[in-house]
Parts: sequence; C-alpha cells; structure tokens
Amino acid sequence: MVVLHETGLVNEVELIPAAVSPVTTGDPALERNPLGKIPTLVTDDGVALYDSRVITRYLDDRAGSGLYGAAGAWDVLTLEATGDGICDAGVAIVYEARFREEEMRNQAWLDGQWGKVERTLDALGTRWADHLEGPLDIGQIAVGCALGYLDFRLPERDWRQGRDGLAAWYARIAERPAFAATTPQG
Ligand SMILES: N[C@@H](CCC(=O)N[C@@H](CS)C(=O)NCC(=O)O)C(=O)O
Repeated sequence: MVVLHETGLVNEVELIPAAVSPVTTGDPALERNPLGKIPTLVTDDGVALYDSRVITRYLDDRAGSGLYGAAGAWDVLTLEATGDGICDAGVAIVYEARFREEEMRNQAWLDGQWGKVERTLDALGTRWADHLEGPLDIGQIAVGCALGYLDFRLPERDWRQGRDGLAAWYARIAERPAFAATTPQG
C-alpha cells in the first residue's frame, strides 16, 4: 500500500478486503494465490503476482519511480529483505499466540523469533544507519512498514527501547503521506 501511494498508482487498483490465515478457508484471495497470503496483486491480464517484493518491483517498474536504485544495487535489495524478515518473524510470533493453545506454545521458539527481530533492529542502527538516511528507496520503505507492523501487532514488545536513533528515523518516515495514509488499523 505504501508503494502504491509513493508511485501515484493507488487509484489504478481495486482494493479487495481479504482475511487470510494458515487455517482460513473460503476467502477469495485463496483462489488467486495458492499460498493463501496477502498481498496478492492481480494484473489487468489476470495474472496473480505475489509476494510483496514482486508486487512492489512490478509497481516500481510500471511507474518508473526508481525505488530499486541502479541495477546491481544489492544493498537496496538486502535492506528490503531485512525489513520483510522483521515482518516474517513478527507474523510468526502473532500466529503462535493466535492459533496455538496456550499450553502448546513454545517459549524458546517465540524468544528465537523475537531474537531475530532484535538483532535486525540492532543492525539497522549500525550496518544500515547511513543507508537509512539516504534518498528514499524500497529498502527504507520495507523497514518503515516492518516497524509499523511491530507497533500494530506487538506494541508490548516496545521495539523503541534503547533505540532512540531508529525511533527518530521511523517518526520521520511515518510522516510521509504514503505512510500516514496507510497506517494499519483494526
Ligand atoms: N513474504 C510475504 C509474507 C506475507 C504474509 O505473511 N502475509 C500474511 C498477512 S500479514 C498472510 O497472508 N498470512 C496468511 C498465511 O500465512 O496463511 C510477503 O511479503 O508478501
């Protein structure tokens, strides 16, 4: 959704509400993506594109917005994967709590997933600190979305604790109209 706004393509897509999970049946999104995940984008030709990284690259290509930097910009792609990886670990934590009975939850596994998030947040403050301050690219967008997801689904984990620099960076990117218009709610 952020990339749709950043590229100015938001009015060219139809948004279809979807509620999916690993135990969902019957949602129309499942007919479009055999993995049963969102986001999924169906092109005018009826072709389903997924996952986020494919969709955002497609939108960037269509808009010519240059969010992926020059060819061979491996740092941009790696930062994008870094942001998405935070989301994947966060989703895993949320699903463990949502879909497993309390007595079946595995604390070591939950701690391991959160450990991935914490190590990655630390890397954002070191390896990625300069990159985050550069011109907007898809890596920054992915990280901004990931931090927004942590606020949305795991606020009690308080990712800002001890990370003033990253918190200030997020506050700035969250002010962009594309982020302000797409803050998750629900
Ligand atoms: N790597 C995927 C992850 C997408 C993802 O996990 N989406 C969740 C919603 S936040 C989902 O569709 N979950 C349904 C499921 O896992 O069955 C992407 O970036 O698009």
